[in-house]
Amino acid sequence: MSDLESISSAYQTLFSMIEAVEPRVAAATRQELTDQRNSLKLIASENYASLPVLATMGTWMSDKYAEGTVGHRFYAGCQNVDTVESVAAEHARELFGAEYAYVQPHSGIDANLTAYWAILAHKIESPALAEFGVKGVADLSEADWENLRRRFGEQRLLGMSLDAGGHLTHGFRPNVSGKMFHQRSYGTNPETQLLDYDALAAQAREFKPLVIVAGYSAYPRRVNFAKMREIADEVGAVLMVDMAHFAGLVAGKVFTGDEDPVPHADVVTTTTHKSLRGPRGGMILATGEYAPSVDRGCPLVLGGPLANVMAAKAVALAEARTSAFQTYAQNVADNAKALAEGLLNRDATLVTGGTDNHLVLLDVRNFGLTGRQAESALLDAGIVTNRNAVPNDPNGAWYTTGVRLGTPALTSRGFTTSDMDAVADMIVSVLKATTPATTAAGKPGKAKYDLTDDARDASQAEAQRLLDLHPLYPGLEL
Ligand code: DSN
Repeated sequence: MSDLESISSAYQTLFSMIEAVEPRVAAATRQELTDQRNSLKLIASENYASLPVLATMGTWMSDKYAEGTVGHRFYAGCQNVDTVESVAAEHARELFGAEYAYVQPHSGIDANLTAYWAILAHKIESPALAEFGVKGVADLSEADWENLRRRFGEQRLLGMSLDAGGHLTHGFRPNVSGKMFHQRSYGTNPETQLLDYDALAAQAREFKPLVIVAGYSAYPRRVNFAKMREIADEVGAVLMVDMAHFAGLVAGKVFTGDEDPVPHADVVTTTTHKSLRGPRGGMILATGEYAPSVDRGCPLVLGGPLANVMAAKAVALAEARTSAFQTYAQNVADNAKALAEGLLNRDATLVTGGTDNHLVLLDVRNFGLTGRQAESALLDAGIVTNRNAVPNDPNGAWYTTGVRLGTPALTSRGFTTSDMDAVADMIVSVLKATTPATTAAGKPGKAKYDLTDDARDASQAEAQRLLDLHPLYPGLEL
């Protein structure tokens, strides 16, 4: 039996076990593979983890409680969890050149929340404990505890605005980060739509934040973290970088020098499942100074670590240390550039005029559409994207004026720059063939749309052609 036949046979056996217990879950999981195989996935935050990474998640490591840290657990019998957590952290430190790595966070939000509280613990709590002459918070008098709680609530955070490409966890009111800090946002230059470091420095001088957060979810450019460090140093702020979107480009050495956040930031957070192509989860890198505070992530913020996911992080990080991953990361960036050029050559408008990372932000207003209409029409045509606000978006964060397009997932399938030009052609053809449908009141609506059958059918056929050229998990039959 070939390797591929035996993998298929192992999965078939696993699926018959699941089927015997809950056939609806087995059917939905099988269908998800079919759907993923058949969709042209341009969601910038998604990817396809390798079969070894996926397999590592589905084991009995999931059954073990291991609150605490390696060698200091609140439960007995954690020696194997200690091994996988240590291996994952070792790979992370060596891959990113970090002094310290914490692989327990369950998601990007958990990683950011843990990082914020670790920064507060280091910068606010520890000095307060020394001032009050006690060793830990349990020893504080009620009056000193109230005083410390008030100090936590007085702290300031400066993060990138949502419509410039920042993330909800960078201090926005619907998220806990916007409730725990006094927050202000920095945006981008109104003309160039690029980060304006001088304006950011002026804002930081005036606002004097405890934390400056760099990093983004929808900004199509690289960031100069050396400049961010200078700004943070000038105002005495902690520099935190959320590299969730571009961790794969850092790991793959596409972002080096001033574009690599790790040598410049105090604390770096990330997810592990986007361009890094690991299991769904989070991770924190930090300097030695912040390590003891981050290491208290549990019980500071987190519950029991997911040992099966930490094990899969270790496998994914080992993959990311290979030269094949460096080639992959470079291809992600090359594909994004090819997609941007393909769109620009067909007269599309891109936020910042292009890209030099893994994503492109297409402004759809010159097609006469909202982001919501464009997203839905593209989905009908076999292209999966997500709508996204653009700077100063006239349609707000729900309907939006943009569509975010990312290349990590298609690059994992082996898409090339010429394939990306074909994808650009499909996107523009579909959007040109889409018109806003009018509301009951006869006005142009923001959600409904009409897409011609011909354009939809042509795009679906072209999508299938490209997907067939680059199969997902080739050889795996369920
Ligand atoms: N949901 C992620 C993204 O799509 O960018 C961020 O949380």
